[in-house]
Amino acid sequence: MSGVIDIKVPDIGDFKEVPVIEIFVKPGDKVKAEDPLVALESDKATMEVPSPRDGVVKSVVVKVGDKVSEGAVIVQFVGAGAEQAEARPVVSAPPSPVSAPAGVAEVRVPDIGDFKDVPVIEIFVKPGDSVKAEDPLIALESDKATMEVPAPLSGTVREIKVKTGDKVSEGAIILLLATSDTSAAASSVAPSPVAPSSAPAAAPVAHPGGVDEKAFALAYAGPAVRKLARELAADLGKIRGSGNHGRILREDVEAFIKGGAAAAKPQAAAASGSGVGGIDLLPWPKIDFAKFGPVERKELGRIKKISAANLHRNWVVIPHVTTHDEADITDLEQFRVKMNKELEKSGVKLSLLPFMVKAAVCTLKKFPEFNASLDGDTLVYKNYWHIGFAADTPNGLMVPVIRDADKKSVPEIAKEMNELAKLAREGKIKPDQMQGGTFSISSLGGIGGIYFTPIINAPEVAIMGVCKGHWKQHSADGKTWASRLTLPLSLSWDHRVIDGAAAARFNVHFANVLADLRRVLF
Ligand code: CAO
Repeated sequence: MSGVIDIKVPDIGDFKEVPVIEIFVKPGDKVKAEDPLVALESDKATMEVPSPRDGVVKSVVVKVGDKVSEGAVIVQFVGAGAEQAEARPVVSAPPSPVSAPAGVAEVRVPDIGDFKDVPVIEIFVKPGDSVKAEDPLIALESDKATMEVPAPLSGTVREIKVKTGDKVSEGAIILLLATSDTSAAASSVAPSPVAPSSAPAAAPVAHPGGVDEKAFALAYAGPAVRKLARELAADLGKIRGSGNHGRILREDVEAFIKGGAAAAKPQAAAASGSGVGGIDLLPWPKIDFAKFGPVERKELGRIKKISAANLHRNWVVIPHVTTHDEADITDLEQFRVKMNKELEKSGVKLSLLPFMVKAAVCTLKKFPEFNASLDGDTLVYKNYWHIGFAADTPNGLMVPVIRDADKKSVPEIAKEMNELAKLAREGKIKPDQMQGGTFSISSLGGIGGIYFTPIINAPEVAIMGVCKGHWKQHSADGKTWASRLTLPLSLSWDHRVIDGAAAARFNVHFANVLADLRRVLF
């Protein structure tokens, strides 16, 4: 093995010849799995290609402007995986008629119950492919179920030992995997043939009963659904499929998780059947709407699909709580109108939003855990204040980021916001203009509404939702009343990081700053 690993453009759907618009790495960079390598932009969407593994960049094969399709090599890694893997001892422990070279694991058919001589119906990898633990390797199909064999550990496919149509049983060698992942290898491969049950669970949602791996392997579901189930720690064996012949669909997994089953189902209920606390979840309704009237079908755009996946993950994984409050913006509104008159000739127009960005920075400085991110069990406090704002665009929701908002004036923020919102609406915004945010504001104030529950933009830990300011009678003592322009605030926060009292204080401070901007000086 040369010690050089080709990192290729993954499956990007039907897109072909997509221009590279940005390159995030250079030779010598140390990259972690999931770090972005390059950004591609088709006429419909901007896509980032994340690294499938840890490694050190040897060379960047593409340049900005190159057009690439699935399978094109974009970056070459050196060392990390390949060479170390070569140097390691054999990680395949089970006694085997096939001897594996050093650093190479034999991946075998796991325990698949009573099934024997099951045909291989699909092979998802080829020699040279880099795979991560849990990536599907092959699919087997018996007369009763489709089973997928996932990689038990990360590595590079050396050699495939089966072909489509071959009939295999437990213990049969599927492929050879060059790996450096000894910890995963130790738990994954020894002492019995590789079983999906031993793959490390990288699940963000805990499943108290643990996943029944045999049932998981036997569940009737495709690779993407299995991957989703792994990510969400959903026990496929307990999900009732609503597809043809009981095939488990993505929405079945989502409904299972949404119902809280993964987190809340007691053992007894888990044993007695699918559902939440013993109550069976209904499969997602499959309705032929055309039976009831004319319909039109339109596939979601690429950006909507991407944001849907992000929103869904964030909603499922983050324990959200939303705290509502209101700010008296009577004086701020007068000031805003006055400043707009003064700025008339400059062409800059101030809405409330840039003031809210300033109020957010001031409040985040006072409550730093709101300007942080979770990294495992560690909270990463950021000493920069990059504020994202939700922008409604014809393609869907986008969140451009105002960098270093603490260092910018209100008119500067207003100007930048207009420029970013325009780029977003025209589909010209670049990925880096939507990255690095530390806190977001979602304003529906130009439209209406009173309160809503914004979804946190991970890895941020809080988001401020704002609705339309309205006049309301206020009284400080219950005796004298005054009409005040009142701004509804809805702060969603990650309860793993933030407590309710801190959230209430955050809102009070934010509202106080908006009520009297002089507080920014304190
Ligand atoms: N209360 C009362 N009036 C408000 C207001 C509020 N909270 N916020 C804005 N307004 C007013 C503005 O002052 C402006 O009035 P004038 O035209 O009379 O000056 C008008 O409403 C329109 O404002 P705007 O929406 O153009 O500007 P903005 O700076 O408030 O917002 C942007 C910019 C890009 C955030 C906005 O256009 C947008 O896209 N909002 C939608 C965000 C969204 O979709 N959030 C939901 C995400 S969750 O799905």
